Amino acid sequence: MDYQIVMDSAGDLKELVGAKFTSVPLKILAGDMEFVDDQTVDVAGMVAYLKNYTGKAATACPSVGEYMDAFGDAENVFCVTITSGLSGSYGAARAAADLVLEKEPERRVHIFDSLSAGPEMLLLTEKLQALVSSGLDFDEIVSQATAYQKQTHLLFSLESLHNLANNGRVPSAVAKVAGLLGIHLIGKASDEGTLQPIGKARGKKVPSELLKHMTCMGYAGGKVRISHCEDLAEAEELKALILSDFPAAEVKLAHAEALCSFYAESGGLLVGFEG
Ligand code: X90
Repeated sequence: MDYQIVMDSAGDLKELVGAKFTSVPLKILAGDMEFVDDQTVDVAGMVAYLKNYTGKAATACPSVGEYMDAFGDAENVFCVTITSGLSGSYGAARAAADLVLEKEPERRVHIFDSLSAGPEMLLLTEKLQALVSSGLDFDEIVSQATAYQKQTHLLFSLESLHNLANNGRVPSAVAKVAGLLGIHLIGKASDEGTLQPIGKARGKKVPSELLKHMTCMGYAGGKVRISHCEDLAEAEELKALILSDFPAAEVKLAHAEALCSFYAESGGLLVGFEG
C-alpha cells in the first residue's frame, strides 16, 4: 500500500523504524525563544531554560499547510493528533484533509482525534504500523484502529500544572492541588479528551497509585508506553511494579519530547496502556 503515517509531536515520536512516518511539530514560545518540537530540539535545554524563565510561555499547533506537506502525495494517509479537547491540531489536520480530498477525491485520508496525548497516541500509531504491514485495506485499517482506540487509556501524574493552567488547559483550582509541596495530581484523559483529575499522591506513592488506577481501568498485562519528564527513576519504578504483577507485559520508557515536557513539566509521568 502507498501510505504515510503522520502524527503531531505530542505523540512523543520522531521516527518510526520500518514505516513511512512523519512527525509534525508543535511549537513552544517563551519570550524571544521558540522551540520547534522536531528532531533537532534540545528538550533538556528547553526544560532548563523554562525553569529560569518567568515570562509568558505558550504553545502553537501545526498549521494546515504543515499537515498538507506531511501528507505528501501518499495515496493513503493515516494521521493521529493530540486531543481536540485541548488543541487546534485536530482542526488543522482535518482542514488539510478536506483540502486534499477536494482536489484529489481518489486519495484516502483519515484523521484520528486521539482524545489523548503522548504515549496513548504512540500506541495508536504503533497499531497503525502493524495494521498496514498486515496488508489490510484502508477502510479495514481505519475501523480496526478506531476499535483499538477504545481499548487504550492515558493516566498521568503531574508535580506542577503551572503551564497547563497558564495556558487555560485546566482550571487554576485544579492546578493548585499539585502546587502543594510534594503532592502529585493523578489524572486521566476523559472520554471527551480533557484532563480529568482522579486523585493525588505523595511522590513515593505515585508508581503504586498509578498501577492501582491502571488495574481499575482494566489493565491486564497488555502494552504500556511511559513518557516521563526528567523522572526516569519513577518511570523505572512503575515499570518494575507492572512487571512484578504482569511478567510478560511489554513496557517501554522514553523521555517526553518538547511539547509534552512543556506541559507535563519536570517530575511528570504519562502512561499509555491497553486495557
Ligand atoms: O495546540 C497547542 O498549542 C497544544 C496544546 C496542548 C495542551 C495539552 C498538552 C498535554 C500534554 C500533559 C498531561 C496529559 C493530559 C492529557 C489529557 C487528555 C501532557
